[in-house]
Amino acid sequence: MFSEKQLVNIDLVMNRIREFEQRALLLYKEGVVTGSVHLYIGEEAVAATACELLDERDYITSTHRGNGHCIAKGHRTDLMMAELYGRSTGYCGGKGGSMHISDLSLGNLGANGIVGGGMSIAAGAGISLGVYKKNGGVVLCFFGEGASNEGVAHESMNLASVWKLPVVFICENNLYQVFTSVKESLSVEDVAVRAAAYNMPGETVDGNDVFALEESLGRAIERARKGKGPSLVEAKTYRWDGHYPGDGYFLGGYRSVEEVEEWKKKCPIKKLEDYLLERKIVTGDQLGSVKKAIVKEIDAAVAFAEKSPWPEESEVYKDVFYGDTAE
Ligand SMILES: Cc1ncc(C[n+]2csc(CCOP(=O)(O)OP(=O)(O)O)c2C)c(N)n1
Ligand SMILES: [Mg+2]
Repeated sequence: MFSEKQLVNIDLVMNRIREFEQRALLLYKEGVVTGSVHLYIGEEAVAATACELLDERDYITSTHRGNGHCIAKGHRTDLMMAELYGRSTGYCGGKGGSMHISDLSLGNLGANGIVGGGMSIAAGAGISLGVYKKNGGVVLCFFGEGASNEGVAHESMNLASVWKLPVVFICENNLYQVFTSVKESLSVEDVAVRAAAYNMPGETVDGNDVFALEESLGRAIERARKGKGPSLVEAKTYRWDGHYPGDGYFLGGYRSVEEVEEWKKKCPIKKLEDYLLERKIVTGDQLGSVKKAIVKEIDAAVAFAEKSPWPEESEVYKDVFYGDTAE
């Protein structure tokens, strides 16, 4: 069970993700941030809870919607903001943008613009930890329900099962893949039932509920640490904003305003904060101070990004190709 301190930390991480992304959205609309930013607002509980269960032995693989995973795994918001600004001080020297943020020293094997791309990387990292290092470390593999329809999902989960790799596959089922509903694209109601095909445990949980996530992910992580193999946890959740900031939330008619508003009532941050307040774990003033401090942190991140230099022209091929140049 999470301690009170951990619950307070999860609340802080969720607020940090929310504020970072709200600011990123604003900056995108102002034309300051120009690369695509896929927002995680509404889904924060999944990353914040999952990463609270990890330690320094562990890895994550992320997705195109990766800001939340990166923040939850301890990335600095100033270096992330600089990356969104395309500045040389960013995590990828300004050349990757939101979809490529990674820091191996923090155990983040990368956000990934290829849907499902993180899944085979997770299996590979699982081989490193489970077959070679055998240190009890685990890999948390975040992916969407859309990715679960890709061939790589099958290959990765099958191999992880056969070799009993310490991987926890976390499907963030937000009901849409770009503008396509799960009703039109998914052969099953719950992605978790697919776990049976890979002879691993599969569970569907409320992805906006920190406690449900803790229970299910905690079990899966424990199993992986003991060398018993992978699990599949499906977190049902919802993205409040567009697939990308430009799509608005319901342009194209792929979902209704009412549906978005219904999900906003299930806000994961409010849900946890109601719990913390009811049990007098925190006061309203304390929550207010946390939010204020985060606004200040993100103000400073934006200021840092704005005053950071652009990458040098001479660096254009650096870290892009194997070796030093494109030749
Ligand atoms: C291999 C591949 N196919 C298609 C795309 C285009 N694309 C980007 S995001 C996305 C939808 C992914 O849906 P899901 O896995 O449910 O993640 P979500 O965006 O809902 O978080 C698609 C089709 C891509 N980036 N990579
Ligand atoms: Mg989806």
